[in-house]
Amino acid sequence: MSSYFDGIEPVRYEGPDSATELCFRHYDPNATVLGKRLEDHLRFAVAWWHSFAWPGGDPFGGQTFDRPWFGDDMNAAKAKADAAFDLFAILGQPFFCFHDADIAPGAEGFEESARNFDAIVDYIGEKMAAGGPRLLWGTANLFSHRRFMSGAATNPDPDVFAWSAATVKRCMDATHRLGGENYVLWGGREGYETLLNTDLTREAEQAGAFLQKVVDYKYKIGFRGTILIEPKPQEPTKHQYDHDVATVYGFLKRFGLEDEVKVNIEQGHAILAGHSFEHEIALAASLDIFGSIDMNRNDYQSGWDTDQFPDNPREVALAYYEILRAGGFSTGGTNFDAKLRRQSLDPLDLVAAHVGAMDVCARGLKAAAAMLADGVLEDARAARYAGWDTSDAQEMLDDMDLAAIHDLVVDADLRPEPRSGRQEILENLVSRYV
Ligand SMILES: [Mn+2]
Repeated sequence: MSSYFDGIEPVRYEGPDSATELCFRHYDPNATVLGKRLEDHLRFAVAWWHSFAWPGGDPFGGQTFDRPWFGDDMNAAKAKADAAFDLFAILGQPFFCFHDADIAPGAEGFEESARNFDAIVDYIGEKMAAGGPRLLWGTANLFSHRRFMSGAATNPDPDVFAWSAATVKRCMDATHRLGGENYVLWGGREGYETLLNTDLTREAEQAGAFLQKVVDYKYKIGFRGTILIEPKPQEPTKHQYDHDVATVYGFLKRFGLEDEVKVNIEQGHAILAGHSFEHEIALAASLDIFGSIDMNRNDYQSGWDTDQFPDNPREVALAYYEILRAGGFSTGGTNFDAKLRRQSLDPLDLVAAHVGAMDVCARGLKAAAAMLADGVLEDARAARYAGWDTSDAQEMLDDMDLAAIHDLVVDADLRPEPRSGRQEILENLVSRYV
């Protein structure tokens, strides 16, 4: 073990009454919930970028963190991988995620960049073979370097489209080689700042063609994982093309890819879009494009993407309720796309952030499972729509035109009686479980 996390022991489950500072009080990976191990329900992943690459900057000031592995050469990249696997050994989580740019130093030439990346992927592969977590998903960073300032697939310059496609090919190869279960595309700068210089139609067609090539390449190399798009409404660009789940579904339908691509939903991005996390999950499940989640909240006041670790069991419970209702994760999981606050300098802060988040998620999932098992919310919902289960109602829906329905209302002298939606009663019910 490297010196960075020295003195921090692997974290164990000790139960809700433990006085130990760093322990799991709710996350017992081996506990059985709805017939499945808790670890297999939650499928936690640590994100390489925020946990190991982020320097602690904000728009008003630069680096606050002083990690021994910071640097832009291959030795630094290997030291970062060593530290990552040391943290994984402490947390015992089953997965991790990365972008190409987080794990290896870039270069101005494509081949040199790719060589660096492939070498570190091999290094990570050796560490994975020696034990530790699996790869939940890989992805390419097509937004940080200045060449991507006007987008990747949607760039007005075809050379940037080509560079992006070549980068995704290398990242999909690496994800496949490491046994990744998904491949994610986040359209970092796939959007625009001003319509004055933007051709919306052309950019959407470029994005559709790009995604089709990604799907084709998945089959070409025999990658069995899921291709995921991560919606976000704005930031970095003013208007993102992958605004929210509904927008992404429209995009997939437009290019005939709705059976090939699913969504990775982030709580913070849902909040930025003016939705709740559970709304986005429920809608994706309803459209049959639910894939995975990034579990990181936003500050409700700041209006930007603060990427904080989850700390609200009720919010988390409502999200997992929709996931369990939809049958749980298949290839997806719970990725902590979350960063520390910039004053949280110590190794202990990084460990504690993950431990607390894992516990909050476990608590939320157990509450969600209990609500689902008891059927209280489902019974109330079924009762609310019970009128639609009659054959008359179904006949109206399926077979009657407006004129026939009109005659029915007149003949029966129909006078609809409003009934309570019982919202507070249902909210009280949720409070009993969380
Ligand atoms: Mn994310």
